[in-house]
Amino acid sequence: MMQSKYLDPQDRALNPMLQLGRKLRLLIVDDQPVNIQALYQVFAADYQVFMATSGPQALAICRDKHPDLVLLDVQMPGMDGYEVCRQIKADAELQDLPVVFVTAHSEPQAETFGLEVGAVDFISKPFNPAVVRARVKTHLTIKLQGDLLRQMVFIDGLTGVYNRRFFDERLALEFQRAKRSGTMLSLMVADVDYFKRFNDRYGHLAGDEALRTVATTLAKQLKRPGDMVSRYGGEEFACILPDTDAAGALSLAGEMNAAIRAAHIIHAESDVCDVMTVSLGVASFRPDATRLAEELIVAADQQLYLAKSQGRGRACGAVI
Ligand code: GH3
Ligand code: MG
Repeated sequence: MMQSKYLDPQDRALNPMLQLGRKLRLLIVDDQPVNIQALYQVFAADYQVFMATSGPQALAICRDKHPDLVLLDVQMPGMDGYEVCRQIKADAELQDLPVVFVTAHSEPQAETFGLEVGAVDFISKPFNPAVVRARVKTHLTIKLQGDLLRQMVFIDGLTGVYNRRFFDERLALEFQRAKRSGTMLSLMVADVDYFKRFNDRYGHLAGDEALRTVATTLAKQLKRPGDMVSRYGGEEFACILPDTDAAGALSLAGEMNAAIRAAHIIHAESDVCDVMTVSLGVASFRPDATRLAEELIVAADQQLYLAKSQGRGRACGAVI
């Protein structure tokens, strides 16, 4: 089991996916406001409810508000519910979002079709509030269990931040996203200075505890929801910073450097100073068809080694 004591579910910076303490979010989609109103009455007390009156609006809210479940009308002018569901299921970031159709159609073909395009359930109008409430609860339970499993696969057991596997997936995703939007993508790597000596002096358990402090300290410096920190290797951490130029990334690296020093983990064997420090390497580029995400990793590593060779406890950066 995941070591929950290392995770703070309220801390979005530490782990934006873990928000277990919050109210669950429902999106109700229907072109008739009176129908939305009826469902709203059923759920308003227990959930945070979003509403949309068209397919495109529903998709925009899904991307923006990250609902946990969608109650979707089938018949709507323009984009119908089947198409909305299809687009949700075709979107890598939305595909785990459960869709429940709520419709006046009760023919088996309509229901089968709804399930075939990826819905988890099909509720006929007029609905019974208690039944709708119970079914939604069941689907949310399953959804949250899935979320938890997915998170565990992507979280480093020692430090509670994302692991290498998640980093690899996220970097590929952010690379594609930056390519589409034409924005800068920055990568920062942070490596603990003289960590081997720390272990030798204070013991491996103290080393583990120090790594946890370093991880949470780095995570707390992140400012934007898209930023993420992961444990890249033993005592090395990597931060993906979307839509961030070299100046912004280097300034954040400076703040991380200062924050780690301020955490004041005594390290009497360090040649930098008497507390634990990190060296940071930053690389930034504008992805295009000719570039590879790996180039960013290589460049950030080179900058890290530059920071090490210049005396450690500092950040170096480059635009490539
Ligand atoms: P430098 O300043 O050049 O980075 O030197 P360093 O000693 O930090 O780097 P080196 O690569 O020589 O040693 C890294 C050490 O980190 C060795 C390894 O035992 C330790 N380490 C890696 N993972 C863990 C871990 O999970 N827990 C603990 N306690 N130590 C770890
Ligand atoms: Mg090191």
